[in-house]
Amino acid sequence: MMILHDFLPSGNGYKIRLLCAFLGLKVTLKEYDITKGETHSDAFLAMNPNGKIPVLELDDGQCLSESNAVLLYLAEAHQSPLLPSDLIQKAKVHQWLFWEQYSHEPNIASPRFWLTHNAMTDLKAQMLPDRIQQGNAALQLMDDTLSTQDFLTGNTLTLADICLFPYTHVAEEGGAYDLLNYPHVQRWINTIKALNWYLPITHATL
Ligand SMILES: N[C@@H](CCC(=O)N[C@@H](CS)C(=O)NCC(=O)O)C(=O)O
Repeated sequence: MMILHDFLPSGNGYKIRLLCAFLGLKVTLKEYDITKGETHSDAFLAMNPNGKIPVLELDDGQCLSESNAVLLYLAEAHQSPLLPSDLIQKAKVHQWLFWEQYSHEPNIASPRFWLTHNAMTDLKAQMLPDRIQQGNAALQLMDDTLSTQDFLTGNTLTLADICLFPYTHVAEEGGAYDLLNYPHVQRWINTIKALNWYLPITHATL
């Protein structure tokens, strides 16, 4: 069975847990406490020299890191409709995945971690107002998109929604964001939570 090296509160790890739930894939979860530097051991660095979860260890021992690369691998390996075969539709999914890593995750996930894990430093406190401004711009862009369609790339769920849901639905943790300002995002969150395969972020059993 594949092994997911992970940390339960991580949205990056949760992207993969959520996709596995959608695909009906069983994986063994191996947890690390990133607040104690547990991803910097020699054994972990041999799997991912970048020292970060999530890492998906395949049945043959090969290891994949970078959450969105893992999403793409699993969706392609299982020929999932979450990744359309039409090249333009596929590129639209890729657009959201690249946008998430540059414009969303650093502005929404990092402040959440700093504020909820007692990880604030003087430098991070200086960066926080700018991050929050950019994070609100990202949430507004999603809200505008979702004001005219059910999901991020159109009216069907794709890998873009699996990628963006995790850090968006917990954006308020730490107090930097207020999702009441984004009603279409809230509706989208509730739609995904109501899907029959939905798995909460804290759920350890896959
Ligand atoms: N771009 C990477 C980011 C991974 C990442 O930031 N992982 C964090 C947890 S969400 C981590 O393992 N941090 C531990 C550390 O840097 O020591 C991805 O999408 O997988």
